[in-house]
Amino acid sequence: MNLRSEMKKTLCILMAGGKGERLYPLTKARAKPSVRFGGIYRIVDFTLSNCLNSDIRRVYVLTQYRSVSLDRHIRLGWNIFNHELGEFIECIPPQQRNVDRWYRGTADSIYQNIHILQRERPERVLILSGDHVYKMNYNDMLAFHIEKNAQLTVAGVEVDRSEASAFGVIGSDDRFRIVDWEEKPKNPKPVPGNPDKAFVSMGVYIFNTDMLVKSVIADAKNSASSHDFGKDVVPSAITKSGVFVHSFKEANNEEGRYWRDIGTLDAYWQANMDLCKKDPPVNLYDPEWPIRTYQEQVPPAKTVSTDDSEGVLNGAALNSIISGGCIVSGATVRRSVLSLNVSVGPKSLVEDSVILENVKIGSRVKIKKAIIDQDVHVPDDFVIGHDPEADKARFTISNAGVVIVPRGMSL
Ligand code: ADQ
Repeated sequence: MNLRSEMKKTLCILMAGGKGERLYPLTKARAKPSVRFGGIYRIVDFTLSNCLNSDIRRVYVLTQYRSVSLDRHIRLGWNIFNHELGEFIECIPPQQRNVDRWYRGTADSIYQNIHILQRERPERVLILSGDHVYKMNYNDMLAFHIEKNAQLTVAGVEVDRSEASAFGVIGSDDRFRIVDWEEKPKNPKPVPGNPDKAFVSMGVYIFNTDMLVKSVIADAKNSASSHDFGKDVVPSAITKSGVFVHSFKEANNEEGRYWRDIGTLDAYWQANMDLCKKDPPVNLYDPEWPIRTYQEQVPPAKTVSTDDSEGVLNGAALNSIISGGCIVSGATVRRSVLSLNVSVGPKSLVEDSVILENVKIGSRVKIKKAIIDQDVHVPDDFVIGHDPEADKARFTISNAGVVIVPRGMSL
């Protein structure tokens, strides 16, 4: 099998049109895929880098809500292919060509763009989401799809059962046929032999084009449907033959199994914290699988020490990601991610936090377990994350107790 030529016959559609409500207030002014992650990246960069590293050269990104920053990011950072050769990464806003409404769900977003499939006539369509952090070579999944002679292949991964209610939970037979599917069940079924784990859909699908077209047309006609892949299209597809699951676990190392849906504030915070670990589960420094982004020109990061008569370590960042343009001056930063152009002033202490771009932190500030969105000035002596009652009165607090300071808030 010549995978390269098979991949050329595959069109990629990246769905990025969700409201991202569970990530509010980070998604108040921007689409979830364009939320900053890991200092310099945007969440969508991970999926687009997977495409690039998997030799995928035809990608449509379906946008919808608050798409200006996402659109701009893709135009500036991902306009890297040669249109003359039929290669592109291109954003498509809703065009209301065949109907007069916004996308009602993920399946409807494909239905409303069905003319693309009719025009380009790819053999298969790889459908991706713009809000996951993982490294995956889609060629492995494509090889599996072809080998199984599948109509539809869904990528699946094991997660902690306690988290599985947020996903489509898959049951398969010993030939990897999907025989059971429950979308976001209250009580997810465990994987056989391990009561603590469940096997869930990653929201990554390869459809043969005929099957996809028929499925979304039938779904559009069904007035009882919510027009969603996980809730409607896949459960109805598994009643037919040719629907398989490709196990991401089969990728050969730990990193190959790391997959996070950045759906909630806690998941967002935790995945950022994962990057600060000594051996992070996603290696950003791997030349074999570069993660690409667009970033503005900024000066290098700098640390400045100041005299401290008490001998306290200052002007230091430990187990942290510090992006360009940052200045840590006489302060201490621990287990934190600082995005572009963040400054931290003398005797301040920032711990277990995600600080987005253009945040100015004054002197003697204490911040712990917080997400501070962009364009915030934290004044001298301010304290965040140390007094739950005071924080609750002013800020959003996540289920796991992360304090979120929204964009531009005046403190
Ligand atoms: P969810 O995570 O609930 O479940 P959702 O976040 O709604 O899926 O959407 C997935 C992708 O589609 C996102 O990138 C989102 O931006 C986009 N999207 C959502 N609504 C859209 C719309 N109306 N128009 C265009 N794009 C839209 C899904 C599956 C589960 C699976 C998880 C894995 O339903 O079965 O387990 O993804 O994360």
